[in-house]
Amino acid sequence: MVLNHIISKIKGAKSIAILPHVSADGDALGSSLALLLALKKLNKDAAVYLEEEIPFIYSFLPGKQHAEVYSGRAKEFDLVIALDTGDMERLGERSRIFREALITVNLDHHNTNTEFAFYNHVQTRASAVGEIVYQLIKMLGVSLDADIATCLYVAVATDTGGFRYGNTTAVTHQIAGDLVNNGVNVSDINQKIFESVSLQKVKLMGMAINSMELFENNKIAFITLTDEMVRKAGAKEEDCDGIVNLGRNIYSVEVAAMLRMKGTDLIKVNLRSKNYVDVSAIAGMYSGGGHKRAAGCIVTGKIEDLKEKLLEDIKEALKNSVIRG
Ligand SMILES: [Mn+2]
Repeated sequence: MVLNHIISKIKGAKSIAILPHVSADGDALGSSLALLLALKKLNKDAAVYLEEEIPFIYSFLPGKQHAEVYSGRAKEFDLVIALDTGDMERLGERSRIFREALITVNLDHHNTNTEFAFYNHVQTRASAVGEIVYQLIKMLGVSLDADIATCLYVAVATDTGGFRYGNTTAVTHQIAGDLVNNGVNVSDINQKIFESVSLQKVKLMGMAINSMELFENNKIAFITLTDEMVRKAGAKEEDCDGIVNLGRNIYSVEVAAMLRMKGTDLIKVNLRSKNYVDVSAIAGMYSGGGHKRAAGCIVTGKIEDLKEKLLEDIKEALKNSVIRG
């Protein structure tokens, strides 16, 4: 079993770097910091390298003082672990740290994972990498504490949308129960990650709703966000996170897309589905990837052309999914 090899490599390594994906989300950050704190307990020289600063809503995470934004320079590590990262491109500039490492590990749960490391442990049934790291920490013989449990809880809670999405399993709840037993303050964390929104983000949400277009008897929702909208709202880039759910949450909607236009010809696409469309397959047509119910891609070109093509591809996926039942 690959995980056993990974355990022995971790035990044998002195210095370990942890790399979550670019635009790190709650799972990527929570899993990385939980693993870092556990490795510190084993007296490892461990570090987390990020592509960008930690978003404000995750600034309360324990261990974040050990995470740094990669400046293009890092020392050599015995072992490098990519977390929650489907392919090497999702490591951004930090793929250099990864390429230069002697031993590489890839811990992930995306079904589009390209198995780009030497040791790949991809568990697609895990709701979050937090579940995998939880298992790993247990196998390493490190006891949970409130800080590690808090990081893991944030990882699992965010990737399951607060234990509401279809990826939530009995195991997810069992792990969450254990984390709560180890000191997680459930109401405090949930308020911080789900119920604290800046005024700027609320303004951006208003513009997002105004931009919304619906197709196919309101089964498909498109939201468009431009640089100008973000600027007008006074919002930060991280405020665009989760806005796609404004479309997905509509009763009739099966597939929601958020098109974040950067400049005139770069478009970041977020895709979400509710019950039956595999959006990772759609993202795959545009060199992206992700999960069945949450995926994304980056496209260069004109927004009008992309909208037209994407709409056709989503319609096709809707049709095929319905036929297959
Ligand atoms: Mn994840």
